[in-house]
Amino acid sequence: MLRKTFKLTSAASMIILAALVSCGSEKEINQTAELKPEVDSTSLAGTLKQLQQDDSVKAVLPAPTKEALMVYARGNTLQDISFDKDTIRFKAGSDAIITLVNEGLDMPMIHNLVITKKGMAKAVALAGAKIGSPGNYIPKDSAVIAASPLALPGQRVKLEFKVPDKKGQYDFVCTYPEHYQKMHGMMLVE
Ligand SMILES: [Cu+2]
Repeated sequence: MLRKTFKLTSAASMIILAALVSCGSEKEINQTAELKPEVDSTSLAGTLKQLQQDDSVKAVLPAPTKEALMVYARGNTLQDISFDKDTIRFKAGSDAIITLVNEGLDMPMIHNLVITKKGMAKAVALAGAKIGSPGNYIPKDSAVIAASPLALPGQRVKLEFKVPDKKGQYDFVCTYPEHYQKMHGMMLVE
């Protein structure tokens, strides 16, 4: 009886010992892996750059700083409406956000802000007026670079867009019918 107990104890000790040894070796392996990460930092930087350029993963990466600008749409009659800025400036290729604040009080003080190729503001505005409200007064035209939603009186809307890589002059305009004459300006890409 005594001998059997001893045998059991001995067997239990062996199991405990084996467990300890295996724990110890696992820990060593983990430590080795931590101490010697087999990652090439050069290729890691390359991979990160690739990921940043990949639209599908951009959403999960920290957003790069954006160039933000406020534009106010002023006035409450067709005669005195205007944007508060004649010229807006952005860095070529940057990500930009324009907040359009409609300070108008009554209909039809409905505005938008559409960025077009240079010299195309009037043509885009006239085409937009024909499109009408179902298309938000924005024509499907290659001259349109970016377009905000419509801002009703008192509303503010955001236009997020990628500034063209090509430096130079562009136009911006409100394409709500009859507004382009008073509501237009220049976007300088520098
Ligand atoms: Cu307008």
